[in-house]
Amino acid sequence: MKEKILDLLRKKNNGYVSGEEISVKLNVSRMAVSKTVKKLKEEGYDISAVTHKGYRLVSRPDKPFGHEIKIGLGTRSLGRKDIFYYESVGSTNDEAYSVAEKGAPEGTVVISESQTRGKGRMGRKWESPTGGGVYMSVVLRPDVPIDQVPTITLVAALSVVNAIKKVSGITAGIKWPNDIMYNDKKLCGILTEIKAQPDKVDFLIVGIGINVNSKIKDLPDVATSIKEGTGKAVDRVLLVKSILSELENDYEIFQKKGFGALRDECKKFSLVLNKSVKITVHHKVTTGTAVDIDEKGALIVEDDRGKAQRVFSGDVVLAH
Ligand code: BT5
Repeated sequence: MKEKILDLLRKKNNGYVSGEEISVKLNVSRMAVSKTVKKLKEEGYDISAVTHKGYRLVSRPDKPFGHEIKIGLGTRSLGRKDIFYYESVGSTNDEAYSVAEKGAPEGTVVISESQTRGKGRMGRKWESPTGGGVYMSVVLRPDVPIDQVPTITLVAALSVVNAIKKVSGITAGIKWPNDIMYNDKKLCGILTEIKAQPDKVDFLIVGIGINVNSKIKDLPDVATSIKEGTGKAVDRVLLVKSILSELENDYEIFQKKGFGALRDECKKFSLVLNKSVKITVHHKVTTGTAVDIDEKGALIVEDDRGKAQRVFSGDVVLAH
C-alpha cells in the first residue's frame, strides 16, 4: 500500500492527489490512506497535505529503500527480484546467505541501514554505523568453475569504483583484492562468501560496505567516506542503482569472456602495481614488487631476484 500511494504521488509530478482519488484507485478507506501517509512521513517522506487538494510528495528521505532502488533501475537481473531492506540487521551477508539457501534467485539483494555484526574477512569486523553507509549483499549464481570465484571480488571492486565515480565524481583506487581506497584511506570493503559442492557453485554472496555520507567519528581511523572526499553528500539510492548496473555488466562480461576481458580496466585503478608489497596469507608472508594482475585475477609478485609468485588472496600492506 505504501508503495502504491508513493506511485500515485510520483505520477502527479509535484501536483496534488486527493485522498478520495487514492482511496478509489486503491480500493481502501480514506482512513487507511491517511494512516499510510502518516507512516510514510515517519519514514522521512515529506508529504504536504492541504485541505480540499489532497497530498503532494515534496521529497523522499535519503534511505536506500528497496522500492526506491527499483524505480527506473535499468538492470535485467540484479535488484529485479526481492530487495530486502532492514533498518538494522546482524550482517547483510548472513541474511543473504540464508535467503539464498532457501532458493532466492540470482539478483536478490539485502540492504541495511546499519549492521550489528558487520563482517570483514577472516573474522574481522566491519563497522556499520547508521545514517550514511551502504551495506548491501547480492546473491549470484554463476556458472563458473570454483577456482574462478575469488576473482568476482575484484570484478565487484571494479564495478563499485566505476559506480562511485559516476555518482560522486571521485576516482577511488583498488587495493587488490577487496579494498577500495581514497586518499590512502579505506572507503569500501568487499566480502565474497560462497556455498559450493565439490564441483559446482551453489551461490555466492557479494557483500559491499561503503562509507558514503557516514560521520568520520563513527568509523575506524583507517577509514574515509565519499562525503569526506567530496564535501558533498551522495544520494545513496542513486549509488546503489549504479552499483547494481555496473556489477551486472561486469559480471556478464566475466561469465562470458572471463576476467581477462576486464583485466586492463582493473589494472588502471590498481593501487598496488609497481609498488613494494607485503602480502600475508594464512601466516605466510610474501614480499616483493607487485608487477601484474594476471588473466585469472591473481597478483604477480616478483622478489629481489626477479622470481615471480602468483598470489590469489591475502592482506596487502604497501611499503612506502
Ligand atoms: C573487508 O574486510 O573489507 C570486507 C568488508 C565487507 C563489508 C560488507 S558490508 C555488507 C556485507 N555484510 C557484511 O557483514 N559484510 C559485508 P577486510 O579486508 O577484512 O577489512 C576489515 C578491516 O577494515 C577492519 O579490520 C578495519 O581495519 C577496517 N574497517 C572496519 N570497518 C570499516 C569501515 N566502515 N570503513 C573502513 N574500514 C573499516
